[in-house]
Amino acid sequence: MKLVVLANREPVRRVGERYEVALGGLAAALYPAIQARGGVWVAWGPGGQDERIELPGLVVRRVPISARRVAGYYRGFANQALWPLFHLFLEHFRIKRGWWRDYRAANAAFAKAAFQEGGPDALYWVHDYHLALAPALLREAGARWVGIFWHIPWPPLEVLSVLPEAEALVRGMLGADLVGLHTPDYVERFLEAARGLLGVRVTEGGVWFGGRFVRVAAFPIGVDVAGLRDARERVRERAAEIRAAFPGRRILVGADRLDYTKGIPERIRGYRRFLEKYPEWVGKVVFLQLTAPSRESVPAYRGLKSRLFRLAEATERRFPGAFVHRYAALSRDELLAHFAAAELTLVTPLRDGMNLVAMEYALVSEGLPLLSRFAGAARYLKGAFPVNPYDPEGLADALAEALVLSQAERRARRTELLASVQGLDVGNWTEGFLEALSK
Ligand code: GDG
Repeated sequence: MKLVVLANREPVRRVGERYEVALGGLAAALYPAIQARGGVWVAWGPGGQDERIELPGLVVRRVPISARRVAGYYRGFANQALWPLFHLFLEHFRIKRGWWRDYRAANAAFAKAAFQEGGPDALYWVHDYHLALAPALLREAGARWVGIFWHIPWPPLEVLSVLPEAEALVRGMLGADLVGLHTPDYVERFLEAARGLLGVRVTEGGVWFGGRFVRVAAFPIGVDVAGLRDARERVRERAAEIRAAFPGRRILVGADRLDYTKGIPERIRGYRRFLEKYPEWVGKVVFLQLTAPSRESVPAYRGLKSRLFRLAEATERRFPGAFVHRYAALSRDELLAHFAAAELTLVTPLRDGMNLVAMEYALVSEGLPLLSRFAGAARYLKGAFPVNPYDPEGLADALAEALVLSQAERRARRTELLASVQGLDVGNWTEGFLEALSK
């Protein structure tokens, strides 16, 4: 069956006159499945440019959305209403007249383009919070197989109800045959929302809606296990260079997109508390925080960026040589080399649908992650040190504990960690979702 993926971002980049597949993030996960089935990726594209790009094994269909509409659909409704609300950041939640209209229109444009590509019998796989309404729109157009995967957390009904369009949003998603989320907790809350907002009958594993059974289940995403294992060798030399740049210091690393959900300032505060409380470590450790620029056109991110820079500079001054902040989009291998160079990683989101960094780190390095209890991944990754990022004291103590681990305990934790990460291979995730959808 032909596969049609709907996702906000396109999986290609332009190189001179040509396009190539850009195998980052979701694209890497889905490319093999698309190639195997022959398929189309429908994404938002800059208007006035090529609307259909044919690459080996993949067609990219671009949905032109005007700059004005992008402001409402993407920067507005998706990133200033849904993103903060679903991550429980009510203080960043905004609603503006017109955003919902733009969101609906963008979803309609996606669904229309996708149906033109796939017709009634394709397998439609919709991704994420940008496109919650697309499943119902595809169904109305005549699509028979529709799935949606929700990459971010699902909040409790009380929080979801803050969104004036909550009911319409859930109704849109229930146009699918299969709704996937990362954890059983999110699944339960989604079912609670369907029952609470639409009064539908919820049974084991799904809901009855409009005479159809919609299956709702947890599909925890993972990483490219074999690819990351191979990367170890490739980045070995660069990792040694990074280590050599900090002689006599044990290296800790943190890496995220700039986002208030990722708990970067909280992590730095925990690290500062660690150096104050355990001064014997001053001069013996360095913490490298790698932050990739993201969503800089959204006001909350600009505010976060300046707060983060101030805190980072103050930390570099207060503890010379113990902290480095790099604000840049690193190449994949440069990022992985930093992982390989470090003996611990601090993954401290205040809320995160899943979080892939701890898994990537586990496969590329020999070390262990400190992992926030509020990341979906915490439910799956054994062997990590669970931490509460809101509590600098607890973070400081966990770091102190992790740095003096015995060889035996380190080995035992690594074994558990690797077993859990290997169980979360992204290839299995993709095939598992598609198999459930085509049943
Ligand atoms: C959403 C959900 C869920 C980071 N800095 C650089 C860079 N990265 C890479 C990491 C990782 C990816 O970006 C980030 O993935 P996450 O999972 O941590 O977070 P989100 O982007 O928020 O993704 C999340 C995910 O969807 C999948 O469902 O896990 O919860 O929020 O791969 O390594 N990559 C490069 N340079 C950097 O500087 N190349």
